[in-house]
Amino acid sequence: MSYKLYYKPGACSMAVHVILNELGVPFTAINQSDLKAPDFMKLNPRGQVPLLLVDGEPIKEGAAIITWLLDSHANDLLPQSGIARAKALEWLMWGNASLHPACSRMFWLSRQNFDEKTKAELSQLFIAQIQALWDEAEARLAKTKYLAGDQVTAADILMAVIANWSLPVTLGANIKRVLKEVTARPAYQKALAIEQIEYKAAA
Ligand SMILES: N[C@@H](CCC(=O)N[C@@H](CS)C(=O)NCC(=O)O)C(=O)O
Repeated sequence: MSYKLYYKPGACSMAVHVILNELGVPFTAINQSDLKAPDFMKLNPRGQVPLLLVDGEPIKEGAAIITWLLDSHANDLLPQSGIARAKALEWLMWGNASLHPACSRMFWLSRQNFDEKTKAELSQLFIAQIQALWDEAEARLAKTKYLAGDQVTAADILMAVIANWSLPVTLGANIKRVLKEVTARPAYQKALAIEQIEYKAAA
């Protein structure tokens, strides 16, 4: 199979980038910082990354791409069955379907022309929602080694990517412990180097 990943440096697409590195499969990585470029919009009319071309067929939605890749190649990053798989998917979706959209509301707000008071009120509300999600992860990681349990999974990788988005939230000591470990993996380091991203969230 041939893989072509379209990414924007440091965006959620970095999780797919890390997973492809982890799997050791050949792929081409395209820096698609101009998400509204006509050629890219033809592949994804929503103008978003990640987008993975699999033998030329565009596949969208990061969590779907990650799950499918991990189901297609040998790895230890997604248990194949049972409760272990349910927990890994639960926390992958915590990142993809809860934390990511909560962060996106802040990015959306920064593009609006609301008056300062409205912006400040909405910002306070949105940050509180994001912080509550991080607090969930911290409570979980106070009890387990990784988000899904004893084993590092794709959920920890996606969490590490989102943690580096420089939003004004507090990340707990247990989250930082996992961030340090996950980002030290050669696959993560390689993606940071290619995308030219500095990792600050684990400090
Ligand atoms: N649910 C989608 C969300 C994709 C998404 O929001 N990607 C962001 C980067 S993290 C993006 O492309 N933003 C640009 C935009 O929406 O204009 C997924 O998981 O693939």
